[in-house]
Amino acid sequence: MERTLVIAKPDAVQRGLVGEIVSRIERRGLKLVAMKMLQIDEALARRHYGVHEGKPFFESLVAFITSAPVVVMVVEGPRAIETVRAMMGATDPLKAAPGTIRADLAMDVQHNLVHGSDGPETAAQEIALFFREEEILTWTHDVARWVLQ
Ligand code: D4T
Repeated sequence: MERTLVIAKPDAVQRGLVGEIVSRIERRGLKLVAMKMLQIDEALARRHYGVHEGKPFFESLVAFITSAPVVVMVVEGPRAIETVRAMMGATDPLKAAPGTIRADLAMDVQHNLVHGSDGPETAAQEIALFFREEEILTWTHDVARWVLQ
């Protein structure tokens, strides 16, 4: 089963949209296996967004992601990474497909509400940045047989 890291970003917390994001993930049929609220500090932000270091938007991205609390979660399911990416929509909400979180609820490329890992390797790295292995629960999703073959 695949795992992905999802972050409800500072704008989601400030706008009261954490519930909406979590609800969409749950309603899709994905399984939450870890979740917590924290305020990302600068060091963690620089590690999480390390791949963007040097890009023109990097410093402002670090300032934004550390500006208020976030809710981070580990989401599990078959093809969870791709499924969450599809639910989020394109980075720029204007280019995101209708019905996605960003198209429905966001306006701006930075204030785009949600992060989701973009591949299996990044997912493993990002999950390890935010969670210890024992914080990630193994539980039976009883409804799964009504969602998946
Ligand atoms: P994340 O990483 O938050 O899931 O977003 P994406 O995977 O959709 O987008 P990304 O890695 O290209 O960008 C990371 C993060 O930087 C912000 N950003 C991006 C920004 O503030 N200005 C920009 O011009 C770009 C391209 C938004 C997401």
